[in-house]
Amino acid sequence: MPRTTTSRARPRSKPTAAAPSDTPSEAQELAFYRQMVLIRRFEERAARAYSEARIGGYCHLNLGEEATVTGLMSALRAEDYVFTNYREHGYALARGIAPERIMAELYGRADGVSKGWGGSMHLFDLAARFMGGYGIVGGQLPLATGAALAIDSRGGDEAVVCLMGDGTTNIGAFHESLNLAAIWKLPIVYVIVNNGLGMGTTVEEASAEPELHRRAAAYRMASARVDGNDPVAVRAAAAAALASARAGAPFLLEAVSGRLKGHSVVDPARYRSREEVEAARAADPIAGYAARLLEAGRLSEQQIEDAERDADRTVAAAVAFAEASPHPDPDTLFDYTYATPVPNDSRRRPGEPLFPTMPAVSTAPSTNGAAA
Ligand SMILES: Cc1ncc(C[n+]2csc(CCOP(=O)(O)OP(=O)(O)O)c2C)c(N)n1
Ligand SMILES: [Mg+2]
Repeated sequence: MPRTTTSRARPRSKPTAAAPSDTPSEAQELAFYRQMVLIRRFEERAARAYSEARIGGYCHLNLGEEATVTGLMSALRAEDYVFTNYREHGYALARGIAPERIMAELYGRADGVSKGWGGSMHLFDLAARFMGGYGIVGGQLPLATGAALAIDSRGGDEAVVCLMGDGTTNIGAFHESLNLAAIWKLPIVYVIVNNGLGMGTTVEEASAEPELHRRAAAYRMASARVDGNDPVAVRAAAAAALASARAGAPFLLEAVSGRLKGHSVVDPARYRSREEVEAARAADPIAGYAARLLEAGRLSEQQIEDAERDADRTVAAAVAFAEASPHPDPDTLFDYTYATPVPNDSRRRPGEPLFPTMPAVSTAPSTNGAAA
């Protein structure tokens, strides 16, 4: 379906992914480091709370992806929109949502960012333009593409960042979304966080083109691949991608990072060899970044200690807040499921019958003599 309405410039030439020249200040570098440490400590504490059965449902962590998360989120403007998958605690933190409200959501409590009804996979905060948190692989892509279409239709200057894992690039919605974004020149950056694994399947096993950013070529979309363990490089690549998207050329960015633990907290990841796990540990983005800054004299041992202590305090306060928050009122269970009433939505509570009891069917023989 052709679209003609847009106020956006439509460059015909392919924009480059060249890094903008904004070298971060020492203060920004420190802020990146502190952000990464906060995500690490938050996720480690979430894993502990999960194993203590304080957190229910599924729980996926950003352990190993801290540099990607930090670099990406730092390139966004406050008015931009973020859509992501279920591995999203770090993004919510880096977007500035209070750690207390995120932890309370993981605990399923009323003060959680989704009022306790979403849990780990469904963080949502309209004020932060953090549009979720989706458990269906690829579910966020059509929604994010639709948001970009809405922005474009009203001539807005915001952009959408739509995150996904490497495994998501084999879902139909990936191809449909990129195709539409390209022909409609939507203000959107699709970001593949390539941690090498979709659950237990490697990228090489699942993808005929394992250099995932190259898939953009099928849609004549600009793309780039960046070292996801370097927050400064990720920020620069994301800034360039966002500038491209705002100018009417959507972008596919691939950040190559790693996963330090299992797919979710309960996954012992037995499908990974010892060497693989050791390689992931050796590439730990926080240790690597700290070593680089220490060597350059741009970070001190004292600043590292302070960052760890402050992160621990923030996370401890978040846990205390979550523990003290009440469970949601069961009467609000269906308040956030549909925006408008749905005809056959049974609205039953756990333990209640699926549909109202039907009138009893008589088993007595028919009195009119007719054969049944
Ligand atoms: C449509 C759909 N299919 C399958 C699943 C089960 N599933 C959950 S996560 C996942 C792997 C996704 O991997 P990737 O996109 O790389 O994200 P990562 O977990 O590595 O962040 C699968 C297959 C699902 N949630 N939704
Ligand atoms: Mg993955």
